[in-house]
Amino acid sequence: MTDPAKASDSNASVEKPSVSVVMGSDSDLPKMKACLKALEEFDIPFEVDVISAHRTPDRAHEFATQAQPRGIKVIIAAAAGAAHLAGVVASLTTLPVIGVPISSSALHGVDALHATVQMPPGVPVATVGVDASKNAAILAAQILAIADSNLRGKLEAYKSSMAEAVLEKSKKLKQTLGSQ
Ligand code: AIR
Repeated sequence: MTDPAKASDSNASVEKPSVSVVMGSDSDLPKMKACLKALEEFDIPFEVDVISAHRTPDRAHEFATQAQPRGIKVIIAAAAGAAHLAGVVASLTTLPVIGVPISSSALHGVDALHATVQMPPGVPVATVGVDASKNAAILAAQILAIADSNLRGKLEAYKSSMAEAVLEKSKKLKQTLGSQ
């Protein structure tokens, strides 16, 4: 499962994966690199694959029904255009499915956003913003952290570092404006 151009330039995990990242085509990989990088930074074991709800529907079905028995805990599914991958997967599993709408030239991701987020009642897909694949990784981490205090600690440290960066920006902004 894991090639897509060697994940985020390094490795998808050798450990048993808890997150599965699937995308409709390898052409989605550039937009998904931020997701893979963030999963690596949080030391979350993951796998990566290309599965198309339209071009390989049987494979999508097999993947979705086998993910939970294989030990996967969270699925991240990305696609552009008529982005039905996340929804189809969500229809076949009780695992949480995070959808990443990918932008393309024709409609700039609005098509994928609507296709991913507008699920019928009973079949939710937790949809992040267009191309916001890093947020998909962070949300997956937050779901896993419910039962993993070590990961929760890493998320707390991440949030603290973001807050510090904003305070730093605030300080710099005041210095710049004060010196004008
Ligand atoms: N796609 C593939 N199967 C179903 C969908 N929606 C999407 C991929 C990719 C786009 O179609 O997610 O973003 C174009 O794929 P390709 O392979 O032609 O580059």
